[in-house]
Amino acid sequence: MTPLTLYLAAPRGFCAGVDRAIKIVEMALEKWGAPVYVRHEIVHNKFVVDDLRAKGAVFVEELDECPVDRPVIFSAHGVPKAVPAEAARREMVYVDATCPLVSKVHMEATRHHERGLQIVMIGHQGHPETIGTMGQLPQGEVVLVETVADVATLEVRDPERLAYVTQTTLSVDDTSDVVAALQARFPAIVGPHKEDICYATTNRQEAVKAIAPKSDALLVVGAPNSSNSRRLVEVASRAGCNYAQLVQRASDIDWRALDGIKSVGITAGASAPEVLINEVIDAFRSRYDVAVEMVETAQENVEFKVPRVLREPA
Ligand code: 0CJ
Ligand code: F3S
Repeated sequence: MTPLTLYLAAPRGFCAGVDRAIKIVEMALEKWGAPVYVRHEIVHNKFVVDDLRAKGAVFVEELDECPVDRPVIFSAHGVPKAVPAEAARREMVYVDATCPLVSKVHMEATRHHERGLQIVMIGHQGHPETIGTMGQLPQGEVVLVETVADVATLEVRDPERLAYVTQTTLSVDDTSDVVAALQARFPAIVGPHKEDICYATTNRQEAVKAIAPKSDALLVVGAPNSSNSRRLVEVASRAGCNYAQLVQRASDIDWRALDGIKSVGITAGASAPEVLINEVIDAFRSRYDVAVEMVETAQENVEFKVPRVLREPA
């Protein structure tokens, strides 16, 4: 078999917010029995969703698809304020699996609003996290920009009274360009104390930057609707890897495109389970004489508690 060096990025895969969100669904099923409803994919991964569905979770897109007499869980990406308000009005049992680092951004936006500032959100239009964060405040109080070009045409209420927040899973480099453009056009704009892009996003992008230049190809295990996973593919391409691809699992690998490679980098988005990463590694082992080299650029020890309602007996 042909020799192949496999650079395994670390950190990769599940972050603390994803771990917590999945645990919330599992614990809710244990506590209340099936079915437990989940509004939106709990995290953007089909394998995770299918596994929870088999255990009794029912995935819906909107609250009005849920019966009032069953518990409902809100996904890790966060929800507009109107969603828990409506669940409360319907007297439903609900558990919010919004990542605490997304909730932090929600609180930040609310605080700026209370001080009379209009908020510019840097994020992707239509993404549930963006919808959730913008939905913390009344319409018009948060305006969205996606790119540096958007900043040039942005219309605001008062250029002197602005703050910005961001989605947690953006490209660190692209975002710093957008922030620079905002600061150039609106010098008084207020930013977060610490970045809104989360530790997991930042660390996974850094690890990709370390392996991409020496990898003939780089595979990111993750789903097409997973924003942070797609950013890892872009980061790999920009860091000098000629062939960077998103794969959901081993069967997605285009072996013909990999013909002649001597090294491959592997990482995974924050919502991709380690079993799928192992599946991909095993697929390489069955075709090549593989030497695995782990490239660790940071260590993570973040853990988030599940909400108290799930820690109490039924
Ligand atoms: O939005 C989040 C809090 C990240 C959740 C984990 O990743 P994923 O793939 O479900 O979501 P993104 O599309 O936001 O990356
Ligand atoms: Fe939270 Fe970041 Fe993961 S915002 S869900 S820790 S990708």
